[in-house]
Amino acid sequence: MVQITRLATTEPDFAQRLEGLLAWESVSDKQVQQTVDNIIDDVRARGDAALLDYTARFDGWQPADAAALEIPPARLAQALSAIPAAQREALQLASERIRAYAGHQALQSWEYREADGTLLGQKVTPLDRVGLYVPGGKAAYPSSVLMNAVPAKVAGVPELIMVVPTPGGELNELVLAAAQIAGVDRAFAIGGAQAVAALAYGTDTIPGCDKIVGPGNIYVATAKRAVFGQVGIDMVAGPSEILVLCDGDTDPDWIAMDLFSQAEHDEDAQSILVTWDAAYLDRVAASIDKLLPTMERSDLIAKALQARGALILARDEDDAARVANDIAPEHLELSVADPEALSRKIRHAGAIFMGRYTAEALGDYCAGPNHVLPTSRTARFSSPLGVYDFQKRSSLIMASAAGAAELAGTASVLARGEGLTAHARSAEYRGSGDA
Ligand code: HSO
Ligand code: ZN
Repeated sequence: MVQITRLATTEPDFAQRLEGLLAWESVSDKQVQQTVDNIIDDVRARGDAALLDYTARFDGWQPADAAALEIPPARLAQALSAIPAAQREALQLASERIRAYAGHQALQSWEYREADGTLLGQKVTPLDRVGLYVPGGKAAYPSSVLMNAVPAKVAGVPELIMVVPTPGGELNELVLAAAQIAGVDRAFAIGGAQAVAALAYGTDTIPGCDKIVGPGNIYVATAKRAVFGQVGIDMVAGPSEILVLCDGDTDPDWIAMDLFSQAEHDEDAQSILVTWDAAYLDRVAASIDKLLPTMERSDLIAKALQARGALILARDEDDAARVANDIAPEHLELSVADPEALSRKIRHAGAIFMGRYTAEALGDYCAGPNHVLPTSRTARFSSPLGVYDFQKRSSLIMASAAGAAELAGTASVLARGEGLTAHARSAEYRGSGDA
């Protein structure tokens, strides 16, 4: 029997107990920070030589030279043709759906003209070069390669550089195949903080990038934080989360499995059910106990459910929606008869899965929307990874002679108020007639 925290929103200490369960901070370890800083400094100072040393030390293989760090493009194509057809087709279908969805997200340039002929606008440009970090080992998800790479390509990023650690020199075929499908331009067999440093600052072999995206372990996350400012980063993601709101009429086995689906990612993952049908909590708890022993990752799931899971009884649907907005979960399932009505009450969630048929797992792989989502309540202020994260904006201003004359007066007054007379006179020149 798994011991999962039970709460009711009517309990006087509900808010406090919920806060306790939600609290999660990536342990910002001083030691890790120091190690990462040293690695970054070393890669900046010694470039490829440092990369070769760290790859031998941490990944356990000795590249012949720096050029051997590159995974040749033909190797990606070969991986794609060598994997089983069913996997190839699934990756292809998923990538097409992710691409179609991303196509709706692209920001468009715009401009407008004022009566005096002055033109104002905003020009959208893709980033020149983006680095994609892909973790190695058990956290290597080909689906995440698609989710990160496809929107970058849809944005029009001309150079997408993937790095992936290859412990023992062993390459992950599915990751390579996904990279090929998504249109990754170059790939390198490096990982850890050293790979992040190389992408941020460049070496003779690794091209320096403008932004680094993709998940990674504590060293990678710490390195991304450290190079932020020199380059852009996507986000520093926390463990996976799922919150299910259910009216009590969905097969409890389905809901138990949805809770398992995120719990199986990580022992820190968070799976929570909120319902306003008291008997339903017992039915889902029974399904959990029945199904857990059938799971390959039952230990991991049990740990996650016990540490940070919860079964919550709300007063009614409105009360449940309030809890959801307060939690601002990464994934929110609305397993109810009228999910559209309920969705109108939701303000904070990374992705909203509507209706009894919409398992969150469909979104993790192939529904179309991105699975890189704000975690740890950051959905209050941030959004899913998308095409817009690979685009930037420039403002456009083209003053006509009449427009400049008009603006010069205002600019001059404000500039003199700030004591900036060069600004004032620069504006005044334009206001006084011919160029
Ligand atoms: N649920 C994860 C993404 C993922 N799931 C990858 C399966 N593979 C993001 O929270
Ligand atoms: Zn998942």
